[in-house]
Amino acid sequence: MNDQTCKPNCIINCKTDEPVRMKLSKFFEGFEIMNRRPKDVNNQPLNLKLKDWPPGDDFSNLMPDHFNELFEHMPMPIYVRRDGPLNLAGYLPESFVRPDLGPKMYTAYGCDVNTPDIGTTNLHLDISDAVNVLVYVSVPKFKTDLAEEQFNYLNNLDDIDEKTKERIKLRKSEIGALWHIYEAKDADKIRELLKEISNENSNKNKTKINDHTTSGDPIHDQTHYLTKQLRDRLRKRGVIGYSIVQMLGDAVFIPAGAPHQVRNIHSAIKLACDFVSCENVNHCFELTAQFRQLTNFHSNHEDKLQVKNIIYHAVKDALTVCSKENVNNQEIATDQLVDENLTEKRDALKSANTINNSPKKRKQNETKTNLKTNKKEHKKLRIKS
Ligand SMILES: O=C(O)CCC(=O)C(=O)O
Ligand SMILES: [Fe+2]
Repeated sequence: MNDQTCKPNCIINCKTDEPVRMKLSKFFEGFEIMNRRPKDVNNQPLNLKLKDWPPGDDFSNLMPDHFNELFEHMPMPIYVRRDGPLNLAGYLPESFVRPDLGPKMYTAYGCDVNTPDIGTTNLHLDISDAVNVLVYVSVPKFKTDLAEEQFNYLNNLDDIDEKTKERIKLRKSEIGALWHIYEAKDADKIRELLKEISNENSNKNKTKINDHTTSGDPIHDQTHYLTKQLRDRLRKRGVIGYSIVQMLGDAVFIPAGAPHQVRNIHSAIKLACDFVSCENVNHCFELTAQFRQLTNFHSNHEDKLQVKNIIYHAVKDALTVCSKENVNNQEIATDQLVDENLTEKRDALKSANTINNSPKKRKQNETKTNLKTNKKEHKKLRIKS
């Protein structure tokens, strides 16, 4: 990657959500070494992220070897691969403008333990399912032991389970990010609380002023990071999320429509791929309708996924397979019927031979058996037509 590959607005200050103009090489110096980070007005190192990379171009064209290697090691390939049989997005014919399913790279500095109310990516939801893999972690060089400080910060959170705490204790330098994921069905209750909060204190930190790129929906606008205090308030209302600590090599699955937020612990690079599962396609469908209501300038307004086309072509493909299968099954059934008929005929002939072996009776018996079996055959074959 060189400095030209970065668009002007691709480096973002996580605290203010504002773009920061700087060279990509400078961003990466600060990624590894704390005192190379640019400072804010209070002389504190900025918390930065690289947004939406690669911009525009397809990852598979830009880095084909990395792309192939990633997919070779991806869990649940039947869901997440572009050609996975359970990834409905793969059924869209090539004549369509295919949605960009990634991979997308999320590269960001770790958050300061002294600013627990700030995340790397605020609470939001995505229209499709996604898998996010942590491929690189770096504990930046600093005067204090950042690995120990970050471990203590996580160890003191009571919404992280004991098993996770045991796990992270053993690999402190490989901790990438803290995720909070909520179920799609709880999105409205979360919205309710966030609107209450905005009314209560007009949210000093990160609420964007209402302009044409915002919708007034606190989840779609990505204006909030749920602090420990807010997560507790949600829990009291019966909304319980999943706290996940993502370590080097871990893959996190995020269902379509599930509100989620991310706080990087150390500097980290994640790769995320989108997919459309049968299990969650209903959420993709409902969200497309919701997103259509957002203003024309909102980043989520456009129907990039084309979920209706995806459903149409996936169902069409399934019906073609089913009807072929049906024909095959009926052919098999007919073959079995022929076998059955032969046995039946043979048994009938045998008994005719033994009970009444005269040529006339034998002929009569054979004719009867033929009529019987032909009737049966006719019945089964009619289903086929
Ligand atoms: O890692 C991040 O900062 C955000 C990741 C995310 O939201 C996603 O993969 O859907
Ligand atoms: Fe996301």
